[in-house]
Amino acid sequence: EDGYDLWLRYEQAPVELRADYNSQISSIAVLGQGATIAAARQEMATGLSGILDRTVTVGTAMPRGNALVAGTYDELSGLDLESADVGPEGYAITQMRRNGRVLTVIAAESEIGVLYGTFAFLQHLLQGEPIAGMELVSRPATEHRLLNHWDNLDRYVERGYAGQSLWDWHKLPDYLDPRYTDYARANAAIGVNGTSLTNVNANAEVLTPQYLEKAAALADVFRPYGIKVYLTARFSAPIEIGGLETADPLDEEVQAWWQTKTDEIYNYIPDFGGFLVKANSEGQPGPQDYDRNHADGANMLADAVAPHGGIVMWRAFVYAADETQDRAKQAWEEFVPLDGEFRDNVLIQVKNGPIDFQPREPFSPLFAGVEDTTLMMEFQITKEYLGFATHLAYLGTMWEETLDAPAERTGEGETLTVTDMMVSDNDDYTVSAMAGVANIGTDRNWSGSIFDQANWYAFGRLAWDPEQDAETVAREWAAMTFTPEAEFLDPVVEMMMGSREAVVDYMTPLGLHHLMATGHHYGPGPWVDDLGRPDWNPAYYHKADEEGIGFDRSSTGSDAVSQYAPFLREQWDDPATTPDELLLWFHHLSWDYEMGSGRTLWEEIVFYYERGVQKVEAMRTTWDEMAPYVDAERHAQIADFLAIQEKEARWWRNACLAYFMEVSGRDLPDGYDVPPHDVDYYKSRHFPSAPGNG
Ligand code: BDP
Repeated sequence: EDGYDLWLRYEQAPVELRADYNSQISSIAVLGQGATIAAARQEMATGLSGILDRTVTVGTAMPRGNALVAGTYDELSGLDLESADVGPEGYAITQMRRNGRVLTVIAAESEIGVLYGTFAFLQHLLQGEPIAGMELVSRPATEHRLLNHWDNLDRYVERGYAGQSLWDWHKLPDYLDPRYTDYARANAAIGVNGTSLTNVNANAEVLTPQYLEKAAALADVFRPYGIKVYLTARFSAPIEIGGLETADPLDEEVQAWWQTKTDEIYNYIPDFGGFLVKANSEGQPGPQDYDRNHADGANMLADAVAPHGGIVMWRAFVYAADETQDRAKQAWEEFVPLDGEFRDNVLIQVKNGPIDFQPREPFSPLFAGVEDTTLMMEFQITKEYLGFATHLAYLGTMWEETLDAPAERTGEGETLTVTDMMVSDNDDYTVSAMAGVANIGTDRNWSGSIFDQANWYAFGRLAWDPEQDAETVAREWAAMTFTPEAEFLDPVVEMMMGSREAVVDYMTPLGLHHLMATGHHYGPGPWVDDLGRPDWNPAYYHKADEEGIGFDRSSTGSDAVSQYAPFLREQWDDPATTPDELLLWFHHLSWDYEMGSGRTLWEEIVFYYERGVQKVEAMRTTWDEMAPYVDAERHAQIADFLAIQEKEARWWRNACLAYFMEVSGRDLPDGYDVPPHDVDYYKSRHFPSAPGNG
């Protein structure tokens, strides 16, 4: 049990359930011919053989007796099914009686719908549910559901905590590691339908024929599973691999170069999804190098992919090296004036918060800032700022918080959420796209830890249905990954649901942010104030001094609050009405500021850091009690990681409190343990082995 099987762990069901399953589906078929149908048939055979603990054969013709049959509505036309509204990728699972027999039917408009329905059926069983009475209709709300790999061509994964890149460029295209197929299965099982293979800090080399041939080989493996391949486009590629002197998007030669290059890509990969671009951000080249704007750059690429049906995902993660600016405001300032200037096939990819994947941020104001531009969400599945792979933090709750956040009010007084702001112009979908920065690598368990698999899983689920609740998702995942027994699920799901808040408490409570150490972002570094750019320094973000702490983004401060809708602006402009979780994001307050709890701000900060550590202690106790339900190998690894998390939660608490004690000149309130070392000790610690150090 090394975690390799993810949510495709087709363990045998308990004996009573198996009896029920066997009687309901004594014969099984998946109808149809295509490669995707073949994948569905194969998955059904593998899955049911495991769950039923016998060799299950899956036929290709309408089965007899009590049976399970899957296929497109066309293939199933003999059954006179009422067709449900499943759209181009959805499915319907129903039970019916026909001539005295029970038929369980998985029906879809498309082959990929049949595959998704097959996974849904198997998952239903893995969650210990009966087949009798099964009724399930599901279709994705979101059109493009993508993983973004930050994988370099040398297989280094930027912000990767799970080994090397899965893509073995050297052995591609001739050797197709079976893992590529398992990757596609795992993703199809959660509805992911796109993958951007390469780092946003892009290397133009991937657009050369040698690499395109390799990317095409991956695309061939993924295609039956409904997954399209995308690549990151380095803006200066026309210079670097095209021999041109400029990459100016308004230069005709540059435009022609991208068109030819794009046509070439489509020759290799006929269903290529399109480009993901990081431009004029953190040193990456972009249109502003030529005095052009983001729309000029994005539109040039959009025109190149448009004839092939491709899209361009243009990232809004931009901020200038100007210390007079509040970094939180900059994406809005750059993109809102360009509203309406982007081509229809451009999606602006916005990180969930205005800064950078912090344990907690308010949602990015861009989501409510534009009207005529398609926006898509970028979440970070890999836990760059939440303790890497050894801290257990279930991110479903964080993403749910963003997706459900009220963002806008209509003239009629209706409140629209962030999800509502990502509307699709394709009638088959309500949301256009969601991307998650992958946490996947060559580690046997794929994600660096077992519980980080839950974040990959939750991303897929929430991309499929942004209104899905995080708790249901956690429950499904835990049931399929470990066991559906309630004695296990109840405490473990509760632990998962509180886990991200524990991280917030011991790292950056009350709206604090970006206190992580420099470069690798491993551990605390609130004292750092000497980096090349002001907005890379934690001290820039917390602004703590003798008097108080917090970033004043109110109307008398940086006024970032004005980028939000009036009802939010009003609420967040006043510390008294700002929720505690965002207090120091929007306000700089005296250490003596009186909190709703009756404590002073200083006492409250100490209380939260302490509470974070206590939460991790409680998580360890919960996990210890789960030993009877989990195989020894996975139980032990998770227990060890939780021990690391507790140690590091304490380190965060002690280092931050030691630093804030020094800055504020205050002692800890009675009853709290004084940090065992002074700030200099914490400052002096270095971590050359931390991933991301290079
Ligand atoms: C930051 C990461 C950096 C990424 C950047 C991005 O530290 O490695 O390149 O985001 O999203 O969070 O482009």
